[in-house]
Parts: sequence; structure tokens; C-alpha cells
Amino acid sequence: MAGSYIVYGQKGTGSVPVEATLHLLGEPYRVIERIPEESPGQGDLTAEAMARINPMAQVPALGLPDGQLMTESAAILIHLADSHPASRLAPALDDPMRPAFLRWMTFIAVQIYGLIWVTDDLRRLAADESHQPVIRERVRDRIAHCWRTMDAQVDPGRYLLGDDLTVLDIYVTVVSAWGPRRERFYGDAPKMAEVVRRVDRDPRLQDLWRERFG
Ligand SMILES: N[C@@H](CCC(=O)N[C@@H](CS)C(=O)NCC(=O)O)C(=O)O
Repeated sequence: MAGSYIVYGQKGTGSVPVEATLHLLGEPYRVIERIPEESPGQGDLTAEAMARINPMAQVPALGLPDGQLMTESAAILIHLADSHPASRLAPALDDPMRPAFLRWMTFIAVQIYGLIWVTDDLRRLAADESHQPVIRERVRDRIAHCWRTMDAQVDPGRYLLGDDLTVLDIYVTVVSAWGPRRERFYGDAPKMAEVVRRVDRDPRLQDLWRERFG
């Protein structure tokens, strides 16, 4: 499918908001699935092969129709929304909500998603196996703190920035399902919980959520 988007992704990961956005945009794309175990199917990527595409060895990465490769989930989502202005999946440059949009997209990427590197494999920071539960707990407490902080400062309408669905809503919907998981998120971020539940139920996304997000 030359000239269309290629998502280097994996079920349940940060590629899911990218896939959901492409789906909402009606853009054709194909997913090349990273398989962490050494049992890839045809067309799948091992973690090692992924590192040859994105030297950070992370998904998501997005092959653009012009052949460029993008990494970094927030940048990818902002780019997709901005390059399809009619979709209104991001506030326009002159929209008063634009600063808040950029603020919270970056907040999620840096303050929350960045911590997932630790909890994805606690051996990365734990010198000893016995340290792992403490590190997991502390990172999850920090993520919960971030959600509470964000929730206290947003004033959602139907969606986080008003009445239009944006990629921020899609991003929060996916990232809030990771540790410390939704049960805690609902308690910590009651305003955002309403929005996330609305995005969960979006009829356009049901198949994608089921297949890619479980
Ligand atoms: N800053 C990156 C983080 C991406 C990331 O952490 N991806 C995870 C999956 S959700 C991953 O591929 N981790 C493998 C690794 O870091 O080795 C982004 O926002 O896209």
C-alpha cells in the first residue's frame, strides 16, 4: 500500500491512539505488529527489528505517506490532527483552546507515558528483585498524582476541551487504562472519567477498541 500510513505498533500500547486517530480520519493504514516474543508471524516485527526502525526500540512509530518516519506518540497525534484540519481533532492554531491542548498532550507524554518505561520492566531500575514492588507502587502513585493534578485543572464539556472530540481525548482514554489502571483513574480523575467513558462507547471505535485494546 505505497503512499499510505504504516503504523509500527502493538496491541494495547501507545500505537492504539494512533490507530484510532487514523481510523477516525478515514485514512488507509496498515499495522506492522511488534511481537516481543520470538514467534512472529509473517510481516510481524521482533523487538530487535523494531530497534532498526526506531532506534529507541519503541512503538508507536508512523511511516508517513511521503516516506518520513515519525516517533513520539504525542507528536504523531498532533501531526495527524493538524494535517486533517477538517476533522477538528485538534483545536486550530488560533483557537483559544490550543494552548491547553498542547499543554495536556505534552503533560501526558512526558509526565505520565514517560514513566511507563519503568513499570513495563521493573528490572530497568530495580537493583534487586525485592525492590520491584516498591518501585511499581511509587511510580503508580506518581501517575495517579498526575491524573489528579490534570483533573483539577480541566473543565470538560462532552470532551476534555469542550464539545469536540480531539486526539487528547483519545490519548487519555488509552493511557488511563495502563497502570494504575482505570479503577483508580475513575476515583482520581472524576471529570476526565466521564469523558473517557464517552470515548470508550464511541460507536466508530468499538471494533478497534475490541481488536487492539481488549
Ligand atoms: N515517548 C514514547 C514512548 C513510547 C513507549 O514507551 N512505548 C512502549 C510501548 S507502550 C515501548 O515500545 N516500550 C519498549 C521499550 O521502551 O523498550 C512515545 O510517546 O511514543
